Formats: sequence, C-alpha cells, structure tokens
Amino acid sequence: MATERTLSIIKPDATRRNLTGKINARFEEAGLRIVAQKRVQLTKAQAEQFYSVHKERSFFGELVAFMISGPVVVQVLEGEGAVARNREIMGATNPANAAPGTIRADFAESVEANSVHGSDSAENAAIEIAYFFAGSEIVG
Ligand code: RTP
Ligand code: MG
Repeated sequence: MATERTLSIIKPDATRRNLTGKINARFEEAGLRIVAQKRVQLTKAQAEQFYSVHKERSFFGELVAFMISGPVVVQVLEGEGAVARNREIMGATNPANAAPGTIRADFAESVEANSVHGSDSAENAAIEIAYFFAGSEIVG
C-alpha cells in the first residue's frame, strides 16, 4: 500500500481534557507520522465550511457549535494507507460501537463529542489538508 496523508482533528472535548499527547501517542505507535500540526480556534464560518457535507443533517447546528466550543488541533498524518489506518485507530463514530482500544472507545464522551476527526477518503483528505495547511507547513 502506498504512503498517504490524511487530515486529523483533535476535537474540543479532547483538548479540554488535556488528551492531545495521549491521542498523538496512539498515532505514532501505529506508525503514522505527524507531519504538520497546529492548535487553532475555529470560527463558525470555518466549521460550517469544513462540515458543509453535513449541512442538511439534523445535528449540523450542534456539531458546528461543538467544534467552536474550544480549541482544536489540526494535523496531517502520513503513513502506509494513512486514511484507512487512521479510521481504524479512531474507531466508530459512536463510541458505544467503537472497538476496544480505539481512541473513541477510550476517550470519546458521546457520538458528537467523539474526540477526533479523520478524513474518510484519499480524495477528501487532499481537500481537507489544503483547507488548513499551506504546502510549506507540511514537513514529511
Ligand atoms: P468525522 O467526520 O468527525 O471524522 O466523523 P465520522 O466520519 O466518524 O462521522 P460523520 O458521519 O462524518 O459525522 C461527523 C461528526 O458529526 C458528529 N455527529 N453527531 N448527533 C449525531 O447523531 C451525530 N452524528 C455525527 C460527530 O462529531 C461526527 O464525528
Ligand atoms: Mg466524517
């Protein structure tokens, strides 16, 4: 499998509980390299744009409010099959369904406050990475 990059976000529920280091350790232990990273406070407009694919969903307003409720850490992870590998490490969206040992099983508070985001395809990863990072900010 080829080396890939994926966009990860450590969400406000996790930054609030000082879990950034523990979550980053999961990525690194799984062989994913953190090749870009910054801590930011998203604006409402940025969160709405980032999650615009969900704008018709009933939970959209709550999701945007949650994503701007505190700082997030946006990062680029690089490794073999990084998109799928990261989704495995994250676990299912709802922590009640997440496999034991996954980030969401171990840290998520709810289906919404589920600690991490990860791109769901290589195509979306490219779009999401470009949304947050200039090429010069990614150092592989
Ligand atoms: P993400 O995009 O954040 O990596 O998560 P995902 O692919 O596992 O889940 P997705 O279906 O894309 O949903 C995006 C985020 O919306 C929140 N959500 N809330 N209240 C609800 O029923 C509900 N469903 C989803 C979660 O924060 C989810 O990660
Ligand atoms: Mg998603």
